[in-house]
Amino acid sequence: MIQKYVFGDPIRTEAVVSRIGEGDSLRYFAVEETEDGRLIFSRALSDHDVLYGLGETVRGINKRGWIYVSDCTDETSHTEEKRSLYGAHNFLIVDGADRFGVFVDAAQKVTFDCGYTDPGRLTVTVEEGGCVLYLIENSGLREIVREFRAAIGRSYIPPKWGFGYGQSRWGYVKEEDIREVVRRHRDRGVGLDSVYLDIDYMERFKDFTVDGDRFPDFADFVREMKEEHIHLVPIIDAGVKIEKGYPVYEEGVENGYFCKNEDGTDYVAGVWPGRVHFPDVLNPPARKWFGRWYRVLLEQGIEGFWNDMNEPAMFYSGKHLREAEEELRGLNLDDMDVWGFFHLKDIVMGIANRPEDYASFYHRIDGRMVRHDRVHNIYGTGMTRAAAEAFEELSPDRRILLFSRASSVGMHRYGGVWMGDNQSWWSHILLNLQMLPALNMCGFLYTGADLGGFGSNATEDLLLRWLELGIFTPLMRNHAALGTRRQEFFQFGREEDFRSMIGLRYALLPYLYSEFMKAALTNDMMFLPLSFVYPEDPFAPKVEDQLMVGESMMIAPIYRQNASGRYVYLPERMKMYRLRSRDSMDEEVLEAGHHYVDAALNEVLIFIRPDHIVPMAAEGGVFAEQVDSENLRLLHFAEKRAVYDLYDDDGVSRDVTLEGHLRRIVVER
Ligand code: MIG
Repeated sequence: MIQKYVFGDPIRTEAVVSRIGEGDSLRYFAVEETEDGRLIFSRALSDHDVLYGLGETVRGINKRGWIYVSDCTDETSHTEEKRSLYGAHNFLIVDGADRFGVFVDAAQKVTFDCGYTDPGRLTVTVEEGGCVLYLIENSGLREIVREFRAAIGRSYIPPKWGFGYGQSRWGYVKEEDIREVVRRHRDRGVGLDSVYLDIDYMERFKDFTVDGDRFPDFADFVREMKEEHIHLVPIIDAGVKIEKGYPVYEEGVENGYFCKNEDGTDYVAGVWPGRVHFPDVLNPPARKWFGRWYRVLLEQGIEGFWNDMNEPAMFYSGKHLREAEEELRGLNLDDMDVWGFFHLKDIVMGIANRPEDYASFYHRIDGRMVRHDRVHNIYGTGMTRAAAEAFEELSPDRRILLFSRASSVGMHRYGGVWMGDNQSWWSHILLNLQMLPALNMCGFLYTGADLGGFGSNATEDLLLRWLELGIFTPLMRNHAALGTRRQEFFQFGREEDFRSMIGLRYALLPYLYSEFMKAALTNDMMFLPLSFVYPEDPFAPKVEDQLMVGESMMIAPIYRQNASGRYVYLPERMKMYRLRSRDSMDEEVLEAGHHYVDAALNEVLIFIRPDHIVPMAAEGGVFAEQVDSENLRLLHFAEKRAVYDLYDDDGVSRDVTLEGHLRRIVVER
């Protein structure tokens, strides 16, 4: 059962799409309204309560013991003391003597103090403006998620090629850079479906332009790549460059489609293009207008996009830059003591992503001017929605790949998310794993991290181990920052191992696509904590580094350098496969309980549940379309009779249902 409770007069976020009845008196939480208009919901936590959810956040699967702030932020260092990343995913499950889900539907900042201030209390604080609280009660954890997901609507479904391997790097600037990447993969028989275009493809970082020196005939280049079965995926940034004669700028100004200052003039911020205006994607006509601009690239053959900097990130604001200059002038540079120096540092470090700046510009919503901080967390959603709604018109028959950096619940209907600027750190493999089920709970099924890590320098073993998790994630993309060590597979020596590992992704594609689609079409999760599948198992909630992937299997990736094995917990008897490639593997049945299992650097472990099947494509395939899901090899643990319903479709149609797309596979012993 799901019920809602309205507090104040909140902004409509459109996160929830089904009609939900109002409950009479709020259960599970005490509510308090502060004098300055904030709402505080709180309850005691018992020692055994476990908290799940909150989507894209740092730390573990169990969210207890930290404070998380939904406040979409361009955070470049995902260390464990951080409270906010790019998403605002306000859904939490409390599992203990009481078991329920709570969704805080609000567009402004929300703080989840999950036992940080007081280990025995959960306190949720909603900034001024009101909210709608949804409480979900159901028989089990997975059922709570399903009921919540039904209320927020079906998750975004990408084209099937979006499940292929993607290579990206900030620093591929011209045609030849991309050709070379493609050639290296194709020559070596390493799977590849997409190459990403980062900001350098644009003319002076202007959205919807292509630099004519670097790409003399872009449409032709897109065609050339398609002949190789490669999809180019350009980045789109939120800020629109202020430049006379640039039509996106001119049209936006003319029609009043940009965010405003209090006095009605267009708000100025600084990002990659220099001075920009932000399109007011929360205002429907402006949203429609911005979305239609994607047409320019669609017409040149592009079928996928990633939306960046849409928190929106600000290097500086026009107004504050002047203030900072004044402050700097006021410093005594000739005789600077240490405090003066710290002050200088604070001035400079405080210029980007300033809370005061977010509270100083406005959107037009339902005819009213609404200050940005009141709706900050749905801005990225507005941008991605702009694109998705335009695609429905511009590409009615074919799915378009789309994922975003900033997001809130509701955006899951329009696109996926990538996990942002992680680092080439071993701990970020684990973080990648821990975010997956939490994102699934909030509707984000199409997701993945920058494999190999975005910032810092990758090593060969890190990339290989990371791929051993990445082969399971719907978005499987190797991406890195400008200036870091190059980390395409061909930069390293173990070519055979990389080919085999990426080949395994293509081999597993029939199962992974099937599980993704079933999860999307039934509002289910694809990645689950063990406790969601084994609710009676007292040890399952303690497992923070293994996941169930779909209905048949469990994964236990290695995320420590120089480890050649790991401890694994089996909630039941399972068959372990140690996979080196599609054709090289060994298998062993393990009893329920704790085990130490070996896995060399080129080996990935999967564990199949009793009477379950993981269908694999028997033959090769170096791009998704080439994977033959008719000719299967079955990895299975049939003790009596194992059944699997394999979902498949053409990979592009928008209209999809389970009916007519399932094929039953049976293995009898
Ligand atoms: O300020 O476009 O998260 O994936 O490579 C950095 C350059 C802007 C941030 C994205 C990252 C991308 C980078 N962008």
